[in-house]
Amino acid sequence: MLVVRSDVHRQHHSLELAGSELIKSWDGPDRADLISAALMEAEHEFVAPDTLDRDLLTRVHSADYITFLKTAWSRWTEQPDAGSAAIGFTWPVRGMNSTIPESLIGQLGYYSFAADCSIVAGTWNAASEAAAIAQTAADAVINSSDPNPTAFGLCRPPGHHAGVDQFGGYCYLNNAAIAAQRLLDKGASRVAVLDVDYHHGNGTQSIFYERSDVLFASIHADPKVEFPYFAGHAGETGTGAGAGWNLNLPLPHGTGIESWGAALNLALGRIADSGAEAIVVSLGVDTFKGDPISRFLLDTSDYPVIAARIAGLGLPTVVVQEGGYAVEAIGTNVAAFLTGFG
Ligand code: OKP
Ligand code: ZN
Repeated sequence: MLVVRSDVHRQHHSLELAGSELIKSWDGPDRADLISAALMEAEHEFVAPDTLDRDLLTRVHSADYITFLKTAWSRWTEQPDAGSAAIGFTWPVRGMNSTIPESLIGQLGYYSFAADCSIVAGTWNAASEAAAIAQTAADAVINSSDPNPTAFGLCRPPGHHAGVDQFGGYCYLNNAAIAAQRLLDKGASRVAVLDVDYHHGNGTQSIFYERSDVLFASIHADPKVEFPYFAGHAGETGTGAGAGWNLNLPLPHGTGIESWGAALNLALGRIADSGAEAIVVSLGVDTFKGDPISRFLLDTSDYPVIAARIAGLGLPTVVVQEGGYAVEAIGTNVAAFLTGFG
């Protein structure tokens, strides 16, 4: 499979609030480097990303949010006690006024939804490179002469929690949404995004929630007991023109391949019926039984089987990397998934 990758992600390693401490994020540079190493061993074909198309980016994210992300770090360093990460602590929640504040600290709250995510010196470079990787993977599929084209965007940081103007859950720019929008802009009349990360892709859901040109289908840990807590319930099915175009399949902690696979069947059935002309897969391998921050029980040998069932749709497919924190197995698991595409 064609793999789009870059080293720029190494510039980003943010801090996250864990218990009562700020720790180095579970989304560390080793994740993407170990995936690259495993894919190189498997002799995939590698390309570097093209320049990110600013118009494409603003079709997914708001211009004010993009400016905020680009400039947040340098604004943060102007304060005396800046330290190594810019992190918010006040959010516009129920009953408050959500006018955009002027101060950077206020804006950090306005433009985020979780304290597991902060901005460091290299965040913009890495996030915009990951978006360029997703764009390039979509272009490779669009321009391919193969009847069943596939491409893998090795994105880091991940993207599926990022909304139109919100970062959180280790995500800043929504790589999957950028790939989907690119496929639409280059001619697909409808695209499906299948999110198989352990966590609900609340950002992708929110970006397309009122649209019928993107079907969003997600299999994830039940938000009653898991991050992102405030989205991902089965009753969230879309609104307005998007009514019926959002499918959430929440599953309990401890879910293994049997019930996970049954949920996949439901999602694939809905996608097959949707008239989607291409698919974007948000691939998280944090469904792995050895994942340190997740509680599903999939095994390495399940990933090729899952991928082969997705490939069975016979649609042009862009796979983008989302989560997966069992670093000792992350390369093996992603490589195993990609073998399912043959
Ligand atoms: C990103 B992706 C707080 C833990 C919060 C958030 C998980 C984000 C996962 N210390 N964990 O969906 O894999
Ligand atoms: Zn995840």
